[in-house]
Amino acid sequence: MRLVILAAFTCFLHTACSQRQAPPPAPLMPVPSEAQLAWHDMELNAFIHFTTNTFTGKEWGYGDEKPSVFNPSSLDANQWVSTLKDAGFKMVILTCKHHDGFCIWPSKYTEHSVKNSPYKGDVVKEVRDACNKYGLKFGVYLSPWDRNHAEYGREAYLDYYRNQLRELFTNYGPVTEMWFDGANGGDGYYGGAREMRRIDGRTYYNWPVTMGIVKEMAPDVIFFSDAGPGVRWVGNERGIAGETNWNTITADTLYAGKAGIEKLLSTGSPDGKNWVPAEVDVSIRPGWFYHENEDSLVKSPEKLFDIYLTSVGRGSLLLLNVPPDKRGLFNENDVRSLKGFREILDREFARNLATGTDASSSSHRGNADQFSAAKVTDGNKESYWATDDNVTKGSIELKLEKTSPVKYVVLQEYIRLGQRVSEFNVEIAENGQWKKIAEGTTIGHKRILKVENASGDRIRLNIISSRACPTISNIEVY
Ligand code: FUL
Repeated sequence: MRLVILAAFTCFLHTACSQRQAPPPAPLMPVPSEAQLAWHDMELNAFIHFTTNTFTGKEWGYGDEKPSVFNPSSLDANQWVSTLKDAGFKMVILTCKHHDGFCIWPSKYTEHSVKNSPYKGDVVKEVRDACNKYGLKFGVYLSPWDRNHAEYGREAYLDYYRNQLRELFTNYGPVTEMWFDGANGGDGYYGGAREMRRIDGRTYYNWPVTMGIVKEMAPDVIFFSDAGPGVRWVGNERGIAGETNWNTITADTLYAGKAGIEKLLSTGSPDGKNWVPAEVDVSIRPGWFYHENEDSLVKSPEKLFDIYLTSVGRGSLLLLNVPPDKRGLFNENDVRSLKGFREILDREFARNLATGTDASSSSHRGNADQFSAAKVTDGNKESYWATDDNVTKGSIELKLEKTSPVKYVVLQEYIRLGQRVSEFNVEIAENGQWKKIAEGTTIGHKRILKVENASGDRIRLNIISSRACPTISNIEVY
């Protein structure tokens, strides 16, 4: 009888505990917008640089190139986008106009466009249609600096630039990301003046007005510039985000010309007032545009994977540039590298050893199931482990099915509530012996830790410090 009562009481206690509710942690401001959260989740986006430079061999056209030089023999935007889709990319950002001012759509505001080239087509439309066909998002790069336009540097050019933004957003939307390049002013053709024109990039474009025009047409568009406001430049073009990488930064401390800004851009700052995550832009080739003499210099699949680890694996998004060649096709060498890159990703992250494992923690919020350690292995990115408000340290332990070699540990914070963790380490136990295999500072959207000589049957994440109670949504082990 006693046993029955005890069993009934235990059962009651268990039910009472498992149904216990606790309020979620308050957000740690600033937090990402819905559009920024969707941007984080894309992880892999592609840049496509294509203009007269592809045919002249330049990186920065002077603006005096004749439209007749733009002459792809067999342009196929479906080949570009399907190759990217197969490799796992989620968005294409196209250079609709680079610094040379040549428009690869038939803009009604200039004669310096594809409409006066032998090609005659509308490359922006072709890419837009291909993105629709293959289910990729579409982004626009429209260089603010225009070395062709006679009025560049004066008020009239702003009307021209804004009209082109209207043209692109009206005819080729929806546009998910708008890329405002920071390279600005200098010498150029400028309608034949052939002179130096310097502008102040912070004031000349009157960004509040220019961005306001775009916002009216596309309220959710993500603006890229060195300083955001949607996403920031990572401070280099080598594919490397800071090992410490805060999505937060104070936007008014940033602008392109400021000396020493690169370091800050790559790390962000923990007490930054705005959510402006770093975007890692890098080219698959040495240049941004296709040049035949770089055919042998296409980054290898292994190099692309390293870049993936130092960008996506450090909580950023990788924007990889793949420039079409003179035919208007992704070159065979680039396609081969992209395929190889996909194969490495599929091989290295083939089986998540953490799925469905037993997870326990040092404590969890309000003892409520809703915030238990099991939430980090349930495959649901909206559920997370959290601690009580006054607890900023803690551990989660996963019991693997059997002793296994481990090459990667993937961690994700529930960033919807802000970025919190500032120091952590990871341990593995083999035959009951614990050993530290990784340590770091920030986690953010995703942290991929490549570990050496690790094998064991239990893995432990120790949060050593956090700006508020930690919220961890996912742990994967490969
Ligand atoms: C830079 C430009 O000057 C390069 O040509 C390229 O477009 C790169 C993505 O941004 O600022």
